[in-house]
Amino acid sequence: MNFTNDLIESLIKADKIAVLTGAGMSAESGIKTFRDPDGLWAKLNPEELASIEGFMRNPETVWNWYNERRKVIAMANPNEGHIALAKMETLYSNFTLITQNIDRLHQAAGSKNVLELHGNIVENHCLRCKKPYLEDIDINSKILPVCPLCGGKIRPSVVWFGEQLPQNTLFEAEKATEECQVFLSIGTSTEVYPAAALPYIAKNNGAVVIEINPRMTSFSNEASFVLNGTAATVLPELVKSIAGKKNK
Ligand code: BV8
Ligand code: ZN
Repeated sequence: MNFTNDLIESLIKADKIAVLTGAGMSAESGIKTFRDPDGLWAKLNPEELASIEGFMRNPETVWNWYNERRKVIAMANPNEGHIALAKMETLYSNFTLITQNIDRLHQAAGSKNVLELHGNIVENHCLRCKKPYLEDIDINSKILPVCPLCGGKIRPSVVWFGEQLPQNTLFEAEKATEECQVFLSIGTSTEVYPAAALPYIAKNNGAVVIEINPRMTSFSNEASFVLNGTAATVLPELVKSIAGKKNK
C-alpha cells in the first residue's frame, strides 16, 4: 500500500501518538468481530449477552458465551498488526494504545502502554461483593461459579452495555487523545460510546486522524486519511515506512 508523503511526514514529525483499536484488530487472529456479517452478534442479540440485564436473566447462557470466546482466544495469537503496533510504540516517547478488545493480544504482542476500555476476558469478579474471583475457570464447565466469600454469582470483568467504563482508564484515554498529534483508529465500527467519541475528540483537538479499516465507518468522512485495508496488512507496511526515519 502506498502512503502519501503528508501522512508519513505527520507520523515522523509527531511526538505523541494515540491509537484506538476495536474487534477488527483481532479478526486476522481468528477472533470474530461483533458487527461484521459473520460476526458474534449476527445470530445473537448483544443486549442479551454483553449486558447486566442479559446476565441477570440468563447467567449460564452469558457465562457459556464468554467461555466459548475464551476457547477461541486461548488458541489465538497476536497477528502482524498487533506486532507492528508493539514495534511502533518503541519509536515514540509518548504512545498510548487504547483498546476496546478484551483478548489481551496487544499485551501478548509486546505493547506496554495499553488502556483496556472494556475490561478483559481473563479476570472475573463477584457480582455481589465485587471481590476478584481468583480461582481457575473451567471453560468446559456449564456450571456458573459462585463467590466463596458471599455466594454471589461470578461474572467476567468486562464492561457490559449500560455499565460505566473504568473511570481512570477512560480519563487516561481521553487525555492521550486530546494531547496527541496523530490518532490512529483501527478495526472499529466507531459505534460504541464513549469509545467511539475518541476519534472525534482527536480531530476536534487538531490531531491528524488515520482510519485503518477494510470498510467505511460512520467516522470515515471525518478522517484525515482512510487506509482501506486490514490491520495485519496495512500496519506492518506503515511501520516499515517510518521506522528508518523516526527516532524518539
Ligand atoms: C456506558 C463488552 C453509560 C465486552 C462491549 C453515548 C454515551 C455513552 C453511552 C452511550 C451513548 N450512546 C449509547 C450508549 C450506550 C452504549 C452504546 O454505545 N451503545 C451503542 C450500540 C449505540 N454504551 C454503553 O453502554 C457503554 N456504557 O457508556 O454507560 C453509563 C454512565 C454512567 C453510569 C452508568 C452507565 C458501555 C459500552 C461497552 C459495551 N461492551 N463489550 C465484550 O463482550 O467484548 S462493546 C463491544 O463493541 C466490544 O467491546 C467491541 O469492541 C465494541 C465495539 O465494537 P468494535 O470493536 O468496533 O467491533 P465491530 O464488530 O463493531 O466492528 C469491527 C470493525 O472492524 C468493522 O468496522 C470492520 O469493518 C473492521 N474490520 C473487520 N476485519 C478487519 C477490520 N479492521 C481491520 N482489519 C481487519 N482484518
Ligand atoms: Zn462475593
